[in-house]
Formats: sequence, C-alpha cells, structure tokens
Amino acid sequence: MLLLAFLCVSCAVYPPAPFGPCPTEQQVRWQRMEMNMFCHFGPNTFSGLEWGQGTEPEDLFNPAALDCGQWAAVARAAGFKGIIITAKHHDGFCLWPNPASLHTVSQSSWRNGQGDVLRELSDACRLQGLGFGVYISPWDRNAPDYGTPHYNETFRLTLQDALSRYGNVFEQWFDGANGEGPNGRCQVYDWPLFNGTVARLQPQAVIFSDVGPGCRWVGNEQGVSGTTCWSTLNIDGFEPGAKGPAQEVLNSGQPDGSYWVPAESDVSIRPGWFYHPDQQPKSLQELLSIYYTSVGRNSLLLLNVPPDVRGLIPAADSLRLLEFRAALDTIFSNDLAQQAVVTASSTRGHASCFAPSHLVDTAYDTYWTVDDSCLTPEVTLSFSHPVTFNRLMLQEYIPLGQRVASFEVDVFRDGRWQFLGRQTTIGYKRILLLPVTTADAVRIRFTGCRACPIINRVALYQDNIFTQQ
Ligand code: FUL
Repeated sequence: MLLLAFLCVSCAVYPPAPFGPCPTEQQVRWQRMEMNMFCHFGPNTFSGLEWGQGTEPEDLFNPAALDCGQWAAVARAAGFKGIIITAKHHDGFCLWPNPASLHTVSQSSWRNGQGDVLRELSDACRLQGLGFGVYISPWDRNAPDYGTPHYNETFRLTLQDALSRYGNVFEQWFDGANGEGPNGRCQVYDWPLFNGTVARLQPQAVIFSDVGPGCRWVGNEQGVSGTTCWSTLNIDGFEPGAKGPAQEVLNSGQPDGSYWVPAESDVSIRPGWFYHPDQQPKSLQELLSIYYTSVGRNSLLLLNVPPDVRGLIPAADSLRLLEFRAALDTIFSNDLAQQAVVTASSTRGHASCFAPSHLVDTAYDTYWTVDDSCLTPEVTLSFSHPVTFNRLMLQEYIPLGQRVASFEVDVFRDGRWQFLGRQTTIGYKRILLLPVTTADAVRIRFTGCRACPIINRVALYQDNIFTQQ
C-alpha cells in the first residue's frame, strides 16, 4: 500500500515545461538523423566547373551509367539517414523534367530526353529507407526572366513541380547565393513566397538557409560548428545570403534567439562540391575530425559526396565512407557509462521517472531532470573498477528546449576529485575530446543553466582511432 502511494506520487510529478523556443517534431526527427549525404551533380560534373555559366548545352549532361541505387546503397552503408541532391544548381539545369524551364534533362539527349534523376534517386532512397531532400538554387544563370519580378513566379513553379512529384521531401535546401543572371541583373527574391510554397507542399520538410526557418547554415563550409552552439537564433529582419547574420553568429547561435533554427554543417568529402577527376577524398582522420566538430557540437553533418561522370559514386569515396562508418561503430560501440552506478545531487520531485538512471538508458524520451529552481545540479557515475576513456558524450532532451550554458567535468582518481575540463553548450549532442583518463568515478557539474537541465544521455568511450585532440 505504501509502495503504491509512492508510485502514484512519482507519476504525479510534472515534467518541466518547455523552455524558450523549442523544436517542432519534424526538427527533432531531422536532428536525430545526425548525418546526411549531399550530392552535387549536374553539368558541372562534366565541365569541371564549380559554378556553371548557364550556357552549357543540355547534351553536356550525359551520365551513361547513372545508378542512384548505388548512391543510396553507399549512403545507407555509411550510416547516412538521407540524401540531398542539387536538383538545380546556379547554372539553372534541372535534373528533372521541369515544365517551368527549357534547360532540363528533357532537352538533353541523355536517355533520349526521358531521364529523370530525381525520380530515380527518390525511388532509391525509399527502397533503402533514406530521406530524400532537394537543393534548388534560386540563383539561376540560365532563366531568361532572372532579374525581373516574374522570375519569382518561375521559381515558385519550379519548386511546386519538384516538390509535388517525388513523395516526401525531408529537407529543402535554399542556397543564399544571389549573383547575376543572363541579363546581368540580380534578383530580389520573394522568400515568403518560396518558403510558403515549400510549407504548403511539403509541410514536414525542414527548410535550410542561412536563416532557416527549419535549420541554418553553420557559417562555414569546413564542417566546423562553434564550441558554443545554440540551436536558437534571431532571424527577424534577416534574409538568406548577404542579408543574413554574421558568420560567427551562425556558427554559435544565440542563447536569447527567438526561434529554434539548429545548425547544419555542410562540407565536401573532396576539395570541390562537384566531381573533378584530379581531386581525392579527405582522409579518415579528417572525416573523424569533422564528425567531432559537427555532430559532436550540436550540429547535423551534411557531407557532400559528388557522383562522377558515369553517374556513380567513385570507389575511393565509397571505401573512405565505409572506413569512416567502421571507425564510428568501433569508437562508439562500447559505452563505459553503462557499467556505472549513476547518482545525482537531486531529482525532480524525487520521482523515479526522472531518476539519474535514465542517463544511461538508451531510450530517447526518458531523461534525468531536477526541480525548476535547481540550476546547478551534478551527476556522478561511479564504477566498481576504474574505467579508461577519452570521450564524454552528453545529450540534452531538446524537445523541451536547450538549457545548459556551461558545465564542468571532474574525475575521482588517486583518492581525490580532480578537475578534467569545462565546456559551454550541450544541445542535442555534445562530445568532449578528453585526454585518456582512468578514473573510479566521473562527475558532471552543471554550472550555468538557463532553466533546469534535462539530460537524456551520458556516455563514455575510448577512441583509439582519431589521433588528434
Ligand atoms: C554554395 C554554392 O555556391 C556552392 O556551389 C555549393 O552548392 C554550396 C553547398 O553552397 O553557396
């Protein structure tokens, strides 16, 4: 009877109320994808340019052995959860038969004008259980009406077509670049029209741009998110491209930001975005570094892997990606925190549903949290035998907002507590690169929180593969 009463009391404790701007369900789902593949593919693949002129003949596009099934198989084996393709880059060439343009696969002799890369890729993604996303550049160096108000309508029709034919689109990627069109003029983009079109046709799609609204550019193309990285940002009064916030602001976000616009780190596995035969993929060490500075710093990693002139992902890149996957699997296969007894300085309402044991369960929707007034709690992981680790992973339960502004880590060794390191934000996922440390216990002290912390995972790993710090 007593036990029953206690359980009832436990269940009666309310979870913390959401704090500040919070992600939509779709943004949470997007963030949990962690790593997606970007594919830059089009006339530039054949010309060797990075920015096509818009005057390239349609016949230049001729991937004789195109196999999007191979792209999707590589992506899945590498652990990506979705693929985003450059359906239209700045040269204006459309990889699908877009009726709003006369510069598309239909005008090419590739597959007698019957080819459709978006059809093939969206089907392949579905088969592999991957999300399908599109990059559609507003900047168009081919469209005759670019630089006139009419182009906004042309672009709306382009979006409408691409977004209604191929099933669900998980992300719409808007490039902020705004150069000159064929008549030498730049365009005044109608962003509310563009975003509204996406929202109407693909309400679940996360819209990427320098200022979201779904997710934001991280401010560089190196795959490096800020060591402080808030998913919140002020976007009022800003626009994608030159009218966006400063790159440093995009890199670190803003604790007082009034919208949830998490960072996405786009970076290429090769020096260029498009395939060039004389370029090589990055090393495994470089890819691991990128993983730690993107996924490990509260950002989604969008890694570009450019298909070649055959229409295939080159062997060098797919092999590198498999090495990358194998390394991540090895590094993160053995969570030493699973062996810990986890205690906390306090638990919200003394309720078992918020107990510190939830820090080491792997369920996403369970977490440890404390009373609203408690902004500096601590958790301790105690081991019956000393453990050796060099990575600490923490995850905030972001559906209720991003709360932690600073924390410190101590270890118990040689009979006393010793300071190991401090950091600022956590967000969806934070991985600290620490020196190899052997300890009997690990303590995390939350030193600055904007509201009571809600932590759904603590993990410890030993990484013997990534050699830099
Ligand atoms: C940039 C573009 O100008 C590049 O060509 C590339 O597509 C990159 C992802 O975004 O703004």
